[in-house]
Amino acid sequence: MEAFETVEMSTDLLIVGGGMSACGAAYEASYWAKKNNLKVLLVDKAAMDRSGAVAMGLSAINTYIGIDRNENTPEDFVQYVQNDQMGTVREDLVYDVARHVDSSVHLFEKWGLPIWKDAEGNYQRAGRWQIMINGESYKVIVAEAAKNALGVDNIIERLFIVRLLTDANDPKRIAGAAGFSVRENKVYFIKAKAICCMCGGAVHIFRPRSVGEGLGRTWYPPWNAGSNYAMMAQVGAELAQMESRFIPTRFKDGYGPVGAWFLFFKSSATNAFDEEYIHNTDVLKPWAPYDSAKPVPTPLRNHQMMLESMEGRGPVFMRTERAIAALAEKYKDDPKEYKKKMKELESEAWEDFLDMTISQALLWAGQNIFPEEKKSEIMAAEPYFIGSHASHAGMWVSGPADLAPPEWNWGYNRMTTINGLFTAGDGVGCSAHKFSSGSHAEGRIAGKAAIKFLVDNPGDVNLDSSKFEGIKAEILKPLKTYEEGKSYTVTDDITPNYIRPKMFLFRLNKIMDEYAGGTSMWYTTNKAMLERALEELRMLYEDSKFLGASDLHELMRAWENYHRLWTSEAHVRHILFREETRYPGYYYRADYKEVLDQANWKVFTISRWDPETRKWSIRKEPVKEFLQP
Ligand code: SFD
Ligand code: AMP
Repeated sequence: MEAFETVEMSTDLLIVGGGMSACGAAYEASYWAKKNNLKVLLVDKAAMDRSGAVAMGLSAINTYIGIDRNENTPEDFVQYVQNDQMGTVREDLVYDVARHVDSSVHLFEKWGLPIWKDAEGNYQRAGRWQIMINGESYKVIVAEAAKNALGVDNIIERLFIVRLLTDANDPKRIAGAAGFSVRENKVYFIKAKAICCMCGGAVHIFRPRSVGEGLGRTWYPPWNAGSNYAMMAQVGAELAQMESRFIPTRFKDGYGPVGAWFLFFKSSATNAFDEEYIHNTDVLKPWAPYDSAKPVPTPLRNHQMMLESMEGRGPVFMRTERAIAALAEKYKDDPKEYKKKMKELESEAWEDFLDMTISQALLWAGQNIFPEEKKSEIMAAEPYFIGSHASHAGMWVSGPADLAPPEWNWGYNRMTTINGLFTAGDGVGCSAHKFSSGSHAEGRIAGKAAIKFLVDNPGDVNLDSSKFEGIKAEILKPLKTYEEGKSYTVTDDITPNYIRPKMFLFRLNKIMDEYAGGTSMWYTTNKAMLERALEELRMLYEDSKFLGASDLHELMRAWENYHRLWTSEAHVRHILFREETRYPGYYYRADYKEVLDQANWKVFTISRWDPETRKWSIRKEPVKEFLQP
């Protein structure tokens, strides 16, 4: 313990995280901070160049409205997102992203991101909202701009934040954060008058399909551990829509995305009997009016596909070979042109994965799959938590002053219910389909609002430094526990003296998978199962006191799993509270009738953990649809 230095720092704005939202926040906040003589500090648990979900790169930007080119309007986008999420998003937040997202994309291009162009020189559309990029270095490019804006002296990489701290005299006011370096023996206490907490989503809450030799291979990045939801909940900020888990349909085992195949290559997907699974529209009828939404909402598309497997008509295949053949068809009469086109399509097919999910390309190679010759299996993955894809879990935040109804605006855009605490991207609830570009834009919105908050509230905050030693001891406890217990066992992983993070993770995964509707249960649960989940999670909390870590890296793993535990509890509480299947294709409550209950559906579910009473409460908030035609 003595070997760990205590580092105390102070800043005006602290940005926690270095992903898409945080880079957006850093870029925008730096600009406004300079004008107002304020200090911005960014800390990331990894290295910004490759941290977060975009680490491997991306092959498409999924949110580009095309306002300047008269392609779509923000209203169109709101309608699309509202339909896709079956009527439960906040239109003020979605609209706000839509009106700003194109400018983030234009910045990416200016900073050097290659965006595909069509014959007229316009961005190459993959679908109505998506554009194609050469995105292997996407994150490096976006991080470089953020780093230039901040200046290297205002960035600390490889600093894992364990918890946020509120003001000593005001529990509703954010005042700082505590964490440790994953490379040096240092524990940090950072006083901050405002914080942008932008730590992405949560992976490995549920047991993944890839276990054993494939463990760690997930769709969303394995290092997004629910820090956003856990840390903000722990200081009493309200969570919203934590029942909205995300199940991505992916190329089986390598998790290669399907969007480009469906939209750009116009591929079909068929079951074991060569029938297109999306033709099974009868199964959507109970979910009216969303059964007739165009496009079919993502959860309902999943529902159609899951039924194929659940009812014995699997596996389901992406017909890559048919899609490529159809696209090359018109060149058939000219052998030279045909060969050229086939080569082009083949390289686009591989690039889609090489830009974004390299493991899928490796799997294709390993399984002798030539996409122009052979179909590939697709499968619904394990559940994840994110606020930026086709799901909308996150925090309940204040909306833009000009759009949000008064009760949804408490002064500062994207501020949580804790004063001075802002979030964006995967952290903002009720606002889906932001993706990489929208998360960056939302980060910029939040960063600017945080500086406005600082200008309006110049007073200092107070951290109770008498608590620092206790917090430091708590943060480092897993190292101590391991050190004291390790000599009493011959098997490092199995001992009554401590629980290693990996074992803790396995236990959490098992509880969530078996009781809270994971893949082994085909996403199905009920009241009694969820109550068992809560009971088991409670015992895991007790055992979290015995987490043991052999080095700094494992210390990070220990705290990541603690954050996962909090995220899990929030999710279980939300799906227990919702007395319905919401959303089919994401999870099923077997104890309620399979039907959309019109009278009770259109509400947001908002929960809060009270730091004083240490109890959870949940409430409903009616959805307001004011922007749709
Ligand atoms: O095809 C701490 N995403 C896609 N977006 C697109 O625009 N197009 C696509 O093609 C996309 N696809 C896709 C996507 C993601 C992945 C993994 C794949 C494919 C395989 C989604 C976007 O990536 C996503 O919307 C944004 O990245 C979300 O941004 P943000 O900022 O909310 O999260 P982040 O970028 O993951 O960053 C998180 C940061 O937090 C840090 N961090 N730092 C300190 N202390 C802690 N305790 C911390 N915990 C986390 C992380 O290091 C990171 O910097 S497709 O599938 O749709
Ligand atoms: P994915 O690769 O599944 O993450 O999808 C990338 C983008 O394409 C996202 O904007 C999805 O919502 C969209 N998308 C994927 N599949 C379909 C589909 N079958 N119909 C309409 N949109 C889709």
